[in-house]
This record gives sequence, structure tokens and C-alpha cells, in this order.
Amino acid sequence: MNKRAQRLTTLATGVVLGLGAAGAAWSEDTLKDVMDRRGLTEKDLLAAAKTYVPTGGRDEFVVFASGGQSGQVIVYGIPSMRLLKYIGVFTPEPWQGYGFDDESKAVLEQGRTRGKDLVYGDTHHPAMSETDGAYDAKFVFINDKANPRIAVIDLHDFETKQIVVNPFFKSAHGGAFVTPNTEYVMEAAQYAAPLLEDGFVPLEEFNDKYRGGLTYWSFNKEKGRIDPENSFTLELGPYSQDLSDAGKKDSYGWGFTNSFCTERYVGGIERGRPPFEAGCSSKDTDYLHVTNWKKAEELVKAGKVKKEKGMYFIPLEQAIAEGLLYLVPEPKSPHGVDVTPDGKYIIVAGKLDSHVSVYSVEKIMKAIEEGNFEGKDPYGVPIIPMQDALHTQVNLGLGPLHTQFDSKPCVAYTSLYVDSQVAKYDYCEGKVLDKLSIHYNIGHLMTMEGDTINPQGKYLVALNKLSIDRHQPVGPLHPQNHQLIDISGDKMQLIYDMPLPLGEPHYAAAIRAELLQPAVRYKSGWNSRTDEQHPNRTRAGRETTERTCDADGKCTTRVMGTVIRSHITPEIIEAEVGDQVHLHLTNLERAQDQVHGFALYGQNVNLSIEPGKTASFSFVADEEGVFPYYCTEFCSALHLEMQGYLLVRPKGYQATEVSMVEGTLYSQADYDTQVKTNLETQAVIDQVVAYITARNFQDFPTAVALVEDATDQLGFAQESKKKSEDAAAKADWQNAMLWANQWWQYQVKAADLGLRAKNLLDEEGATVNK
Ligand code: RUQ
Ligand code: CUA
Repeated sequence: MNKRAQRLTTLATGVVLGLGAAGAAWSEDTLKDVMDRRGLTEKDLLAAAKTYVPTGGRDEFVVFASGGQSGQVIVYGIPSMRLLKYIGVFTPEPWQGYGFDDESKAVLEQGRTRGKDLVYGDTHHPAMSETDGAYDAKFVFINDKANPRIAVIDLHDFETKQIVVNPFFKSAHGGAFVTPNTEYVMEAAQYAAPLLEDGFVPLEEFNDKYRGGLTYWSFNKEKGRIDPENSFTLELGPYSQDLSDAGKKDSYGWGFTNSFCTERYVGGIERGRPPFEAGCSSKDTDYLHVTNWKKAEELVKAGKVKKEKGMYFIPLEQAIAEGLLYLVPEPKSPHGVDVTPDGKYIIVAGKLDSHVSVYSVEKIMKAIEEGNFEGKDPYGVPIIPMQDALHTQVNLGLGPLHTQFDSKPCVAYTSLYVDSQVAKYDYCEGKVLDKLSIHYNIGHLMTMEGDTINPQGKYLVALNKLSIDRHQPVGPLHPQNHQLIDISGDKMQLIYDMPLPLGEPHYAAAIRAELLQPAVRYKSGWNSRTDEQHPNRTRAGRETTERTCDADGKCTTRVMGTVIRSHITPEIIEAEVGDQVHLHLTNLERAQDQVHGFALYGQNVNLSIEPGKTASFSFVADEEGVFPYYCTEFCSALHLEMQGYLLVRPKGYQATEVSMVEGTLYSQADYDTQVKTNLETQAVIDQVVAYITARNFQDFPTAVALVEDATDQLGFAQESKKKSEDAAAKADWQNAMLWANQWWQYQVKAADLGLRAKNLLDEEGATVNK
């Protein structure tokens, strides 16, 4: 047996014997030794035990955190706080090819604003799709505050599928929040601006011409896309609308949006006026907006709402006349508004008031029914007396911001920004239960599924602004700090600090990991961004490069190629200067995680081609030259050989060399040696196959997928074997040897897959067939 075949056999027996049992190093240290050496207390160990996930283990919850001004979404696990993914949303993300392939560029282009391509977003609030008020693990929505937009991420593949631009707003903070069946995604404006005009309107006309607003984006669950055609916007007063939340259960059909700066102050330090911060916090109260989306929807369906700028638009007068909009005073400069899991109360936290105000939905509805109003705002919106709407107020501390809920009834947690604390309290009884100091300036906080009808309790994450001295200094720009808190007992316990090195993650949502069922591959030849078969998909053996020229001499080179371990087809692409080049590459793999990348020198081409995906890139070959390309993922032992050349010829180039000069010439002896290796390798493969098929591998879907993939590779091996034998029959030893080597390459891949399957069966305790 020669060396290469030997290596495989050793590998195979190693797996059979289960070598590599945990070394003796573990036993040399006692727990006490480690505690002493690292200066850890028993409390530390307890915290570590609560967060540690052993190698190979999984987290119980998965978090989708905003990536702030990075324009991405960050995915991590709880309780380990280990990062899993950054999802490109408003910002190009090269690893995923997002914003590089034609398919995802089309998504980013949907987010164009005023004719400009925007390559970032200021993401604030992720929201998970819901069915009957509970997370259904299908979609995540997130807003862009700076350029009022909402993005849709599909949890089938964790990819961004759609970006919609709000036609009216010039900023939007109060999104994304979903209604209980994801009928709508709420997005409230922040900084008032003219809604119907994009031109200049002087600030002197602020009160008359500037407006706030609230958009209810209609969501089509089947299509998985926002449907702007059936969405509508309510015009609101020029108050800075802030966060929103949708009513549920008892408050189903209603939405709640608070506001600050109802003083309608317009600032202007340079005009000798006091700054915004003074003018926007002089009154004692601001307004909670109560909106009836159910009724608004009926009006839209009845054809009673007009469209402006392509979207249904409900002017203030119409909203007031139809009873779609009411105001309730709330303590000054509120920030978060959160509906309790039963939908009976609305908790508003005011930055400049030490209380949270718990409003009763029942009382609000009663006031509306009875027409119990204390007056109207300057635009004619009825105001419900605060005292008649309040259930209770709870004095928590300085700078209350956001509220989340526990699995225990009536228990809520509110972040205290100024005090840098989390307060736990009973909102039914109005009493404080516990307080915990966190590291610094907490903004949002988040409990597990804490904004649904069935919060899961267990953990809370404090999303702190600025981490100051908490982590290893990495220059003047510090990471943010997420702190994990155990809330399973009566007393909260801080158990983990996580530096988050991407943007300011404002808010996050956590879902039980078991609810997520993402795909491991696409259907073959798939456009992942439109979720359709790709018109330019290719199958193995059908790869083409075509060059066509139109009557004006404009030429196009179109490549329909494939990638599979370990080659890119085609390996040589020829084009002429000035050609429009379109590359379409389909990943033929079916194995889990068998991704290939594609990078091309000097053209900003960078693709991520996951199993089944077809990704495209179009560019003009505006310069002659030699452009190597290669696969960017270390996908197999011959990954570095996964390469090719794009040759851009000068105009009118005539080839002089007819045949390629190869560096090494092979003899019959080389061919014979290779064939011997291949036969020995086949014997190893047969052993592995026998081992697998003697067991109940069909009971393990991953093993089945690996076996299918290995069978494919063996099929390719057969094809190469045939080619090498044909060449040998003609005594063409050069081609005979090269094809024999290709035959071996496929064998190695098959053996690798077989061993992975075998390994998995051993780990999972597969049994021998009777
Ligand atoms: S924010 S710290 Cu939700 Cu944008 Cu409150
Ligand atoms: Cu494919 Cu490396």
C-alpha cells in the first residue's frame, strides 16, 4: 500500500478505535487549584457554571441584537453569550457576499433614498414575527432610524430579503414593533418634518407644516414581504414620536406610541436661542398616542383613505373624525412604552421622572367610549385625563427607560439609565421587588421572549451604553457592554459581561433556540434573495461561457458556472476589453456547510455561494489583463487549487500558441502508480461503506445527507476513471495520469464524507442492523 492510501487507512482505523480520548491534563488541576490560581470566588464559579456551554453544546436562547449604526443585526446565544453571526442588513457585508453579488445588491437598492445608495443604517429595534402574540420564528424586522426604513430578515436562511423606504418620514425611531399576528409592522417618525413635501420648508413654519407620523406597514406572511400597497400612515402632531408597542389580547387592534418635545421647540443656539435640550423638556408632560389600527384598516379597505406618495395616508383631521387617534398625558420626556403580556396595561418610562406610569387599557377604552376628554391638543386631537387612565405609578429611581416582562405574573423589569440599575417590580400592586446595579448606563433591557404574550423568564440582558473601563482597552472607541442577569430566583444575579464590538446595539430580542429551524442548503440553483429558482442556474456538466455581440458591436460574455470541491467551472474565462461580463455561479454541493467563496482580482468581486445557491456578479471588463480568481473558503484539502483565470484580451487579439505548455509530463509508470493508489483508496472506502451500511444510518438525517454526498462524489470519480481509461487506451499518458488523479480527488472527498458519517454514527450510538 502506498503512502497516500496508508494515510487514509490510518485515519479510518483511528476513527474506528475512538482515539484521542481526553488527555490526562484535565486531572492534574483540581477546581480549587484553578480558583486559587485565577483568583475566583465560589460565586464566580456559580456564575461560570450558569453560563458555560460545554464544547459541542448549544445555547437555550438565540438573541437578535441591533448592530446600531453598523447597519447589521448581531446574533448570539444565551446563556453562553457566544457570537453566532452578523447579518448584513443596511450595510454591505463581504463574508455573506451581501452587497457584492447582484442578487443582494438588488435588496440594498430597494433602500435607495432620494436617489442615493445608502451603505449604512442606524438600526435600533429588532422585532420578531408573531402569531397569536407569540414568536413564530419566521422573520425579524429592524428599523433604520437615520433613513426611515424597515428591513425584513427571513429566518429560513438568516438573510435580508427586503428593505422598504418610508415615503413620508425623514427619521424613524419607533420601529420595528409588530402587531400580534404580524399583520403590521409599526414605524413611528422621530424628528418632525414636512411629510408630503421633500423640498424646503422654513423652521418658522414648524407648527403648521412639520408633522410627525406613524406607519403601519402591512406584512404578507405567505410571501414573507412587506406590502407597501396595503400599508398606511397616520399623520400625527409635530411631536417627536418615540417608541411604540402594539396592543395584544385585551388591547388587540390598538397601538401605543409615546413622544417627547411636545413643546414643539425648534432649537437654534446660533440664533441666540436656548438649545433643544432645554426647550424640549420644559413642560411636565408629553403625550402617549393611542391609535386604532383595526379601524384604520377598515377605512382603508372601504376605500375611504387617499394615497399620497404611493401610500395610504390618513391626515390628522380624518384620524380625529374617525376616532383613530387619542392622546394621554405622560410624565415628561418618556422613552419606552411597553404593553404587558396580558395586554391589560401599558407601562411608560419617563427619562426625567423617577416613576414608571402604568396605564390601564380598560380605563383608556372607557374614557374613549364615554368621551371623557380634558381638552384637545392644538391640532384637535382629544386628550384623555391622565388620572382617569392611570392604573398606578411606581417610584423606581433615576432615568427609567425600557420595560420587559417575566414569566411570573405582574413582574416587570425596567432599566434605570441614570442610576445604572435594573428595577424588578410588581406592576399590578405597584411595589418594588428588587434592584440590581449593573456596570454602567443601561439603555434597553431584554428578557427571553419578554415582549410576547408568554415571556420565558430565566435570563435578562442589560444593554449598556458605553463600557468605559470594563473591558480590555482597544483605543478611544470602546465596545458596548451586554450583561447577562439570572432572573430565575427572587434576587437578580449578574453572571456575565459581554463586550459587543459592533455599533451601538440598542435593543434585542431573544427566542427559544428550539423554535428556530433554519435550512442547511438551498434547493439547487436558488436565488436566495427572491426565494425563487434562479434563471441563470447551471447543473454539473452544463457549464457554458458565451460571448455575444449586438449590431453596435457591444459584446457580452456570460458565464454559467458551478463550484464544487475542489474546482470552479470554468477555470478559464476569456473576454475582450469592453465586454460586459456576467458571472453566475451555482454551488452544486448538498453537504451541510459546504460553502464556497469567489474572489476575483481587482474588480470588487466577492461572492459567498452556500450549497444550492446561485450568485451572480456583473461588471465591465474595462481593462485588458490577467485576473486570477479563487475560492475564499477553505473548503477541502485542495481548496487552494480551487482557482482560475479571467483573461481580458486586447481588441483584435490573435492567439499564436495553439497548445498549452504543461510544467510536468507524465509517463505510463506515473499512470500505473496513480491507478494503484486509487484501487487501494477504493478498498478503504469500501470498508467505510460497509461499516456505515451495517448500521442504522438511515435514522440519522445528517448521516444520510453525508452518504448521499459521498455517493455523488463516487459517481464523479467513476466519470473521471472512465476518462483516464479512455486516454490510457490511446496511450495518451498525460491525460490518463491527470484524469486518474482527478478520479483520486473525488475518492478522497468521498472518503472524507464517509468518515464524517461514520464518526457521527459512533458519537450518536448507532446500532448494528440485525
Ligand atoms: S433606544 S436606550 Cu430604543 Cu433607540 Cu432606548
Ligand atoms: Cu471552495 Cu475553497
